[in-house]
Amino acid sequence: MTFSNRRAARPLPAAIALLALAAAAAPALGPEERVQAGGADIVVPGYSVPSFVLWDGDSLRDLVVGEGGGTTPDGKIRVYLNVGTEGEPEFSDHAYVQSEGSDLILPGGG
Ligand SMILES: [Ca+2]
Repeated sequence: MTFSNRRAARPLPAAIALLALAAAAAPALGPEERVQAGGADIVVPGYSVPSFVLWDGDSLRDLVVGEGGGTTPDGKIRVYLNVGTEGEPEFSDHAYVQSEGSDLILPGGG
């Protein structure tokens, strides 16, 4: 089977649409920086997977970070409330996600 170079050089309309969508959805990333809470760098034991979510319903995205793994076998989830603005977030010290009155513990071991 052979392919014509002429045909291969012309993308299909669906491919063009996907490329345009990918370009529009690509986030504009700035330089790497440490995130602080209460004036200190956030340091999480074990593995962490940060996410920004609307946690407390105030329309400011908060920082949610998992911790655990490695030498810390069980995991917990930290919530840092955004006490700044949406454009310039500032985070309070964290609280752990609760379940039935105590810290939610997620067993390790994947
Ligand atoms: Ca919030």
